[in-house]
Amino acid sequence: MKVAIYPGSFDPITYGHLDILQRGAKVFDKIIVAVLINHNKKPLFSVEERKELIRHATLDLPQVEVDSFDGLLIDYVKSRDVNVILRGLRAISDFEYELQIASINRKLSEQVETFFLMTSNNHSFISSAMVKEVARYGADVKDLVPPHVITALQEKFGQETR
Ligand code: COD
Repeated sequence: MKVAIYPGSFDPITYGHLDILQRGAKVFDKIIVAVLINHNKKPLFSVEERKELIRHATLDLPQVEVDSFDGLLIDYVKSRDVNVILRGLRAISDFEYELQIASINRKLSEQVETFFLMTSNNHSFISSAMVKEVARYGADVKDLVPPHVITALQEKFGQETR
């Protein structure tokens, strides 16, 4: 069985993340989406909220399991007995960061490979940070995130998005 771990902040999940998951599901039998419990950053959504938003967004993808992790990614990957990390690549700007993460993880364990999928053109500009920025001011994010994420954003920002 081919299993991959797709780690990230997912604060919140976007159509960009979903694109990687949908395409990854054609390659892997199972994908574990692993939400980072980041103690240094103050995310907009709690870990449980992020996990629930991902679960709802992936109801049509039975191969997807949603989990969270604390500490080093490589330790989590090993604890799940998996040896592939799935990551998405948007642009050249992502490449340097992704290369760094992949290289560190390779240094920590030679058994674990990072598998990259290029984003679809129409999702290449989407990031969770941009979604939050735009939604905060009540602008339209319907092409960027699923409807239930829009509702969650509206609840957080206490307003209707246009
Ligand atoms: N199109 C395609 N892919 C996308 C898009 C899009 N529009 N948006 C995001 N993605 C991809 C990203 O490139 C990434 O591969 C993935 O989706 C998740 O993205 P984010 O932004 O939600 O998550 P990140 O990049 O903040 O996640 C970073 C980690 C949590 C993986 C990293 O910080 C980590 O592993 N931390 C644990 C500590 C550790 O092990 N450190 C050592 C290695 S850095």
